[in-house]
Amino acid sequence: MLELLLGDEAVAIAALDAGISGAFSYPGTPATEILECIQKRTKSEGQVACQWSANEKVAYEEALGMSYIGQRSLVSMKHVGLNVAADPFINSAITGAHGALVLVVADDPGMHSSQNEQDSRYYGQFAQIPVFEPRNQQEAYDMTREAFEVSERFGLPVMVRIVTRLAHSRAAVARRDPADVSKEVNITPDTRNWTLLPVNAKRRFRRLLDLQETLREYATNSPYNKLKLRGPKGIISSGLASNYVAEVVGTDSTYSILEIGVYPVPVEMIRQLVGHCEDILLVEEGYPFIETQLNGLLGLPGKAISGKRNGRLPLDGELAANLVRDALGMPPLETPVPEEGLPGRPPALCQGCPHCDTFKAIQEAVGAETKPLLFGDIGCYTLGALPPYNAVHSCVDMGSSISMALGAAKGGAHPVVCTIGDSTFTHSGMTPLITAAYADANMTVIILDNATVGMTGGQEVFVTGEGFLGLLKGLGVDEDHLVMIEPHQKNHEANVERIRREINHRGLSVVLACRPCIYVKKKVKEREAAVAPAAATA
Ligand SMILES: Cc1ncc(C[n+]2csc(CCOP(=O)(O)OP(=O)(O)O)c2C)c(N)n1
Ligand code: SF4
Repeated sequence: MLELLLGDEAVAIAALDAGISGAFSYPGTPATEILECIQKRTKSEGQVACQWSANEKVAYEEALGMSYIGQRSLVSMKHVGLNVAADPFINSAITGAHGALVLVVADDPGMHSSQNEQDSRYYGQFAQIPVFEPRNQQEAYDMTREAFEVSERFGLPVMVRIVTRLAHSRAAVARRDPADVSKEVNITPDTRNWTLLPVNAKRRFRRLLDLQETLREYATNSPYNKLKLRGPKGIISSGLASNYVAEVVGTDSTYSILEIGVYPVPVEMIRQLVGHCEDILLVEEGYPFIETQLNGLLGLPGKAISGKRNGRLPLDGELAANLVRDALGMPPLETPVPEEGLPGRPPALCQGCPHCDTFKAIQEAVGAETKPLLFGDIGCYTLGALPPYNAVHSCVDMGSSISMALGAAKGGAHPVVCTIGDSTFTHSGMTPLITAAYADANMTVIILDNATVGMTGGQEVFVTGEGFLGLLKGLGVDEDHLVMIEPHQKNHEANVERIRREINHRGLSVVLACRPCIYVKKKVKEREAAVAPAAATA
């Protein structure tokens, strides 16, 4: 039976069909729908552990722990999440996997909703593990199923790399019969492999190095790497980018084509294509990953290699069929152009959002005459950088507001204020706050507790309200400079006064701005209203 699925859903359902015992993630576009799909389907498709984790590192380590007890696990995240999870990820290639461990990373070329467009294939190569790169929703399903098998066959974690346009578009997908796998606890046979003391780690790293030839052979023989030797012009494409090539080239037999879907790069196939063609174009979504390996430092004598490195395709942004046409010297096809004169609509905080009241109060508390340092973080509240608030002067990575404020405070800057959302705080704001409390740094941390992860669609948070105060005290915040406010127009004057007092305090102060996100409140009400009639008849 065919199902119309998002790329994210195809991955999620493949993992369920592969017999996972758990799925682990922290929200992040474009990967969020993977865990959401598993949460929705878990009752009908068999129980699996599928609560959100505090951050991507925690998610990865939970998945690794499940693998340790011999069960299959999925961990998913957006590309920058893998920076956070990089430590366990790289080390898990050394421990290896016991039960299959599959990592799905969703890259965001074009930065639709991210602060960069890094290419996760480099992480796969860095860890020296197999990487799958599906080009459509069916392959997202098939490759994820295969990734579980490969993980157990080689005793390694395996990565599936998808991109926004695949994650967030739908196509018909055929499912296969679910795998018949045991969900019993089956402890790893040799715990020394998982205890990375140098004596063990050296042995395990040697094993990883020795496996590389076998992995290259596997990739070369995989049906997901396809070589068609025809005319004299060569094209190497990978993942989603292979669709643009197929669309542009069609059945034109002038071109010999190598489509790559599994890494390590299939060297033997590349050698055949390069032997057959003198002119080769590389078409990849993301960085010039294959192109850089093929070109090396000095290029290939006698061969014209082109792609992103020589400007035939752009180094940034997403690919498109017309870009590939241009790279092949074909005229562009007409595409519909948006009507001129449409007004621009920059993103904005929802009307009535509690963050608006917090930013207004901060603005007034710091006053027009001082030049405050306002460190911001990632979430809906980053929009406080825009007029009329102009109250966010930095946004780098999750948790950086507190650490950067701490650096500035240690350098003698004043006043130093930072804003951080509740989910961002439990993701990676707690450790810098412990450091700031220990140093009694001269800065004010304003935590925006709206009781949800607003930016990614309203997932639950671990702590809110009074419980948050307890957590902050436990992290070492002085009770005399820990205040809770309700960011609301009716409290504006009082809030300005309290924030001003804490900014003027010479030492660390923390303000918990506590009021639920109105959008999520509305969603909950709608859900309750939809459930009510059925509940009445039950
Ligand atoms: C490492 C990393 N993981 C995930 C994301 C995606 N993301 C952006 S903001 C955010 C959380 C925002 O929630 P919160 O801090 O509660 O603020 P709100 O949006 O509710 O105002 C997430 C998960 C990211 N940008 N970086
Ligand atoms: S979703 Fe919630 S937190 Fe985000 S801008 Fe809207 S009201 Fe504010």
